[in-house]
Order: sequence, then C-alpha cells, then structure tokens
Amino acid sequence: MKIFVLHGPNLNLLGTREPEVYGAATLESINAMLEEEAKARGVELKTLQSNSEGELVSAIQEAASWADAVIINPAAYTHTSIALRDAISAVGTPTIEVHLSNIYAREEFRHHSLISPVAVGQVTGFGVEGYRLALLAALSLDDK
Ligand code: CA2
Repeated sequence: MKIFVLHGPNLNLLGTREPEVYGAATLESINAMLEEEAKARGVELKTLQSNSEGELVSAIQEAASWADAVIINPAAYTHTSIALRDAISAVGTPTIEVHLSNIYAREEFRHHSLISPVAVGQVTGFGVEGYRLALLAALSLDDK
C-alpha cells in the first residue's frame, strides 16, 4: 500500500510558533513518526508540505496514478478551497482529513470544512496523534 501525506499552508512553522495551539512537534518530527509507523507496517509513504493551493491541487492529481490513499491536513484551505475539494473529488483517491486542533472548538470560521464531504473521514483535535490515527484509518481501507 502507498500513502501520500500532504501538509497545507503554514504547517512548516510547526514547533516554532503557537505551541499552545498546535503543540511543540515540528513537521519534520511528524513526518519521521509517520515514516517509522509506515515502515513497521510495510507501507510506502511520501510526504509533501506546500503553502501553495495550486501545488497541493497538482500533487493530489499526480498522486492519483500511484497512491492508494491520501492523508491531508489542508490547514486554512480546509475552510476556503473549492479547488482542493474538486481535486479530491475528481481523482477519487480515498482521502482522510486531519487537523491537529479541534476545528469545531475554535473560531466559527473554522467550523466548516469544504473538504470533509469528499473525504472518507476526518480526525480532528488529537494533535500529532491524529496523524497516526489517520494512518491506521488509511490502512484499514485496504480491508474494505
Ligand atoms: O488544526 C489544524 O491542523 C488546522 O488545519 C491548522 C490550520 C488552521 O487554519 C485550521 O483551521 C486547523 C493552521 C495551520 C497553521 O500552522 C501553524 C503552525 C505553527 C504556527 C503557526 C501556524
């Protein structure tokens, strides 16, 4: 099984700013944890972070030719990007949405996700652990 992990805008800042909201882990450490989990389970994993909506759309399109599942934290694009939603919907690769924080316990504008209607499911509010849960959820798709 091959899994693509996509991190959206500003997530490259993890561990350097706002640790009270997003925790102390860096993006590098999250990716390393995921690589380790994937290796232990015999799964291939590729990760990408981009601040650019277009780059994320292109990455989703390109991954359709090789990825069995996508794990995405679309960050602020969760709440704004019809382009990302359309890409996920168009390619049909099973996609799991992840958020470090509980978006429903935060500002009103974060309560609505344009991505969740086209995702298999959403993990929100469990910090870094949410990525591990998403990986397990992606693996479980193989049994479906
Ligand atoms: O909780 C999440 O994972 C979010 O996707 C994070 C986004 C936010 O816009 C979503 O509503 C919820 C923001 C990512 C910004 O990441 C930063 C990391 C460190 C310092 C500042 C921003």
